[in-house]
Amino acid sequence: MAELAETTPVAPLERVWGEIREHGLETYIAELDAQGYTVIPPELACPNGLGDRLLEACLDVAERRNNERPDLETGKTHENYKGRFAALLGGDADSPIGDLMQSLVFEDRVFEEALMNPVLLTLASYLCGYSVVLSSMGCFMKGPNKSSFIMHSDTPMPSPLPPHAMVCNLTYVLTDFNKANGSTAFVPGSHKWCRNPEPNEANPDENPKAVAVDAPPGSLLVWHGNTWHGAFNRTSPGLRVSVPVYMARPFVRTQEGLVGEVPDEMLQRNDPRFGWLLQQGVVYGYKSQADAVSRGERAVKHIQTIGELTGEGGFGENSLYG
Ligand SMILES: O=C(O)CCC(=O)C(=O)O
Ligand SMILES: [Fe+2]
Repeated sequence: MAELAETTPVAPLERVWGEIREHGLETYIAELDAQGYTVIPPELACPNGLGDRLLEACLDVAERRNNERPDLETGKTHENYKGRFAALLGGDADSPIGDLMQSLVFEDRVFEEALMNPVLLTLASYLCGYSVVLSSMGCFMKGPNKSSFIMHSDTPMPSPLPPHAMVCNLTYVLTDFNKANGSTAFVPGSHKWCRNPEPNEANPDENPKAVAVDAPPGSLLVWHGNTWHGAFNRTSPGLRVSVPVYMARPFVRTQEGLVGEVPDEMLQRNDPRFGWLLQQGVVYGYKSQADAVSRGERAVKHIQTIGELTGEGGFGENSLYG
């Protein structure tokens, strides 16, 4: 056994515990395990003013996409927003999430920084392993509204759900979160139930177990994919702005399809793990044999890089010949 121990690479769990200690995250990990979610405070989650810079970048993206600068103080630009969701919303319902701006990683370098934040990556690796990839990065911008957001788990599969996280959500809180401001609602401990909520359990205003999260701007709100969550409607003026970084184990189907979409320059200016995180090591999803060969050629160095990081050889079928 001693011989085996000497030749075994550092186990991924041991490595992630080293990172958890390095960043002082132990108590947040305990809370995450017990409740299924935790709030990492701004001083740990967003050093160097990352939260303020993300907020500014989101307001810029909104202005570019909607031809109007969002009104952070009054929220008038987003009041009772229906926008792109109009066709989906019945009766006089408004959007429970406000505006949803998708595919942000190519919009500004600050979004690359947000993904490579070592605290975020430590928490994502703890929940979904070092081979975790980005599923999507977007922005919710919510003004005063009527509709609360029905609770759900983020695990994209029917019940029963596996106990370990298939996906995780690491949301940058960019304005003050509290109930009147339309905060996220959680059912503490629900990640252990390994099932999605039934319709009669899913309304945050009616389920007595649903609690509002309080978090100042610059916090990182982290949850296990199985944790039941939704959001309360916003009764106060102003905007609630957040950037959900939704991450997945590499065999889970992702929201964004990034294979082949990431310019070399963007890969080169980032840490070697960035390419894997942006799905460049994924071969699945090819459209022809030629495409499979080209995806394999692109993927090989990312598969090697992540193999070195995890101390694992490969990822089953998602290999060169996947
Ligand atoms: O609007 C919220 O606070 C919840 C958003 C949500 O369900 C998600 O990011 O998965
Ligand atoms: Fe969700």
